[in-house]
Amino acid sequence: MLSEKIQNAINRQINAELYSSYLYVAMAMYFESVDMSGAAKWMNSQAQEELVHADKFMKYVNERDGRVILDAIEKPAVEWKSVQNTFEAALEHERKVSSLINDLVTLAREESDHMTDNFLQWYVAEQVEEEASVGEVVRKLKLIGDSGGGRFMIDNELGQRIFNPAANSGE
Ligand code: OFO
Repeated sequence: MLSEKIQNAINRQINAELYSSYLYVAMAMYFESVDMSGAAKWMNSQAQEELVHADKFMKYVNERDGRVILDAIEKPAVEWKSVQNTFEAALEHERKVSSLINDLVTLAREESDHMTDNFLQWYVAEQVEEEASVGEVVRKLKLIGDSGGGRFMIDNELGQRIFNPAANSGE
């Protein structure tokens, strides 16, 4: 059974994961509006991955006889300054999520909840990948700068991303 403190903290994290998904759909729609359909596909895959993260938390709460309580999801931004600025905002967001996961681990340890601590380790590893994959796109976009040809190429590359639910859930 989960303590109320841990249950509330995980419910807040479920909201954060759902917000991440919503934010990335908003980013994908911005990319569609500037004719970057490959980048939009990449962001839509990222949005789906966030739903897997939220779902994994929900399953865990249910397994531990807790109660999932869904809250309102904050409205994401609509516009960004550029493609690079959008990915930079995504990187900043992922860093924030990493610190939320770290805080959850700290809380689980303070509460001596070893099961939750163990469960959270999947997210700790996942955040390393999340930051690395967005960071790689930011670096490439910086290299390309204002080059139209480069932008065309990276859009093509980003469009190759295929979302694989099994590979992203760790199950
Ligand atoms: Fe759920 O990792 Fe991104 O936000």
